[in-house]
Amino acid sequence: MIELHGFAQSNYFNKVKFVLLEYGIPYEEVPTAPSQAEPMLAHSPLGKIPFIVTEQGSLCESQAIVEYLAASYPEKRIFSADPWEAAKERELMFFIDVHLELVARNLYKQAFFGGTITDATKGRTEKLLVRHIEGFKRLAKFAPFVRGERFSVADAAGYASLPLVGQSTQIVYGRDFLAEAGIDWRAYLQAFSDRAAALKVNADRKAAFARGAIWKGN
Ligand SMILES: N[C@@H](CCC(=O)N[C@@H](CS)C(=O)NCC(=O)O)C(=O)O
Repeated sequence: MIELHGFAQSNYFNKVKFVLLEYGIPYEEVPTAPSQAEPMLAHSPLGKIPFIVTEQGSLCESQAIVEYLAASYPEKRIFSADPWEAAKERELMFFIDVHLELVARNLYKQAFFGGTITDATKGRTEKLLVRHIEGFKRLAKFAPFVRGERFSVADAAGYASLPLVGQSTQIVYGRDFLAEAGIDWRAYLQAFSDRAAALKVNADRKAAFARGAIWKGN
């Protein structure tokens, strides 16, 4: 069975977990914190989570994992069958992960981990994030899901990461950049209120925070 390594506070762990649950793929969770120690680096070369362990070996990077799952379980239709639609889902996932979350990640040290970021980082991040959110708005539909009326795999990324973009900007700048741009991510989350996979991801995330973090950022 696929082992999913990581922890429930992590958005990228939750993106993969959401996909596994949503599409009914059996897996086992193995609580694992990021680490620069050798055993971990053999699984995930940058010491990051999530990674999966399969009979063939280890695989990291959440999008590579989702792609592996989609190719291994074609009957689950993780991406849309239509090539154009599937490509648009991948485009949205790339925007959410790389152009939004990865930029907002520069804020997490101050927003979530009790540290301080420099004014230069704040300024650079604001400039990039505002531009990237404007671009994302041209793509995302929020009707109510990111690609339209129908849930798609892109929503696994949206559900896991958009709240962090809103929350971190609110904490660091006193302005939620997503809300400011007209993206009501809290209303978006409501679209998942009857989705078992989302409910489980969120319940496990909350329980993990209540237990205390196994990783305190870097
Ligand atoms: N691009 C990676 C990002 C994974 C990532 O940043 N994971 C964080 C936890 S949410 C981590 O392991 N951070 C530890 C580190 O950067 O050393 C993915 O999509 O899986």
